[in-house]
Amino acid sequence: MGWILGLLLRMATFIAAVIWSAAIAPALPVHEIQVEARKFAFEPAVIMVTAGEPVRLVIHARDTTHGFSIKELNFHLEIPRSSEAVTAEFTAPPPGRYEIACSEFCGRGHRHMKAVLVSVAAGPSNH
Ligand SMILES: [Cu+2]
Repeated sequence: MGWILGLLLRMATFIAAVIWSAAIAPALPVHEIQVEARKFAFEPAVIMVTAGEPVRLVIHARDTTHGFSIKELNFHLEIPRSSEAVTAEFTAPPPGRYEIACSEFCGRGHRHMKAVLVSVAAGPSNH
């Protein structure tokens, strides 16, 4: 009977290790960024992220419906005018600059409603 107990114990240890590593694996905390969309700008105009980190954007349209679009990443959101913010999560892209544009016509300055997502490489100090 002892071997059954030993086997069970080993299985339990293995399962515990799997659960432990699954819980610890997403070690990078979610980088939450509040963004305000208004005629005709995004605030902040430069959104800084670290490549590979999980990012949560919480976007609020203050005056009318706007869009939040990063063409290069095929990322498009409609931000309806409302007191409710729109939340979206994604993994920060490889290092680089990605143009953000409003994708919902919002008035005369719509074409100029732009911002930029800047992704930087994770430094050794970030660990
Ligand atoms: Cu617009």
